[in-house]
Amino acid sequence: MWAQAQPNIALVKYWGKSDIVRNLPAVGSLSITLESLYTRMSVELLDDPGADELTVNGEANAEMLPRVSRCIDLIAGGDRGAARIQSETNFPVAAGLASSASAFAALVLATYESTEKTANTLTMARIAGSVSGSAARSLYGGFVELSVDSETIDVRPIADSDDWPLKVIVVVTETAPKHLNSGEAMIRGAETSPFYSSWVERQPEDLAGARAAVENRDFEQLAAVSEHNCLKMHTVMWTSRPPVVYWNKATLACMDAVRELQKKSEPVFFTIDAGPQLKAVCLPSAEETVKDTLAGVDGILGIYSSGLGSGARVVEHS
Ligand code: 2P0
Repeated sequence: MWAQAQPNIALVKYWGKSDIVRNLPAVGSLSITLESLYTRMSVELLDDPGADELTVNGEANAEMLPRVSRCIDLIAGGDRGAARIQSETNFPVAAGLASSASAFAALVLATYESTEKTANTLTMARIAGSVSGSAARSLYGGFVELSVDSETIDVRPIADSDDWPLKVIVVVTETAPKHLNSGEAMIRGAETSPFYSSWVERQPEDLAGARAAVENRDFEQLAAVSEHNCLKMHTVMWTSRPPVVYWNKATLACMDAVRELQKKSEPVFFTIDAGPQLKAVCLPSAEETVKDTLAGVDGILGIYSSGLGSGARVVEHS
């Protein structure tokens, strides 16, 4: 049995934790779930206790194993048998393409399936989110909003992928794993960036703007809020001590290319996560132009195009 989940791209971003132990986000977020990139997970629980084993795309992976084991414990209990976990992705892991989001969303569903326990999607989202904040959103498809209070998160789809079939062009500018993981970078930002408190305070405004833009299918408004929110998050990163800079030359060249397209009235905007890859979000009418333009930017290593897709689900493994 395999569970599949797709990465999601936050348009209003999660950056900062209000509770590090429970991994509670300091801010709400709003994302779109992709269709074409995926992580598939299979979990087999043996009868006998012993060390868990994880393979990612066929190779043993010790680095992710502690978080994977902890996630399985949350569902199957700590006194379970050893787990054999297989993970497969069709895109590079740990390079700012939200691989932990799709991985932990798929892992939670795969673990429930293997234990034959049942839970509703929100319960699964909360478990996934306690291991990787962004993973909570990949349990759902389409446009997803995550809100947070002092105790827990709430996650809900606000529109289906078919309601507003945006396209996302993911431009890979580096394939090596990032130099600092998001969790550590967030904690550093909260402790040292002079702009962190205003980032947190202004987030409800951006969430309201993006939510309204989705409800009204207002692309210009979604573009304005998303780019602003992305640049604010990176401002917190850049003004952390020591600074956290994930962009490279090609990231900036891609931003320039998007700006040039916007000058020609192409319906497109960019967003960038904790990594150097740029994601261009556009209306379907602009997909080919955006893709062709970004494919011609110096220094890019790969390009993926995706529509919006569904949440985590059980799949046949081919
Ligand atoms: C997001 N990111 O909203 C933001 C934007 C990256 C930049 O959520 O520490 O791996 O495991 O809860 O989920 C990536 O962080 O962080 C992330 P943890 P996660 O998509």
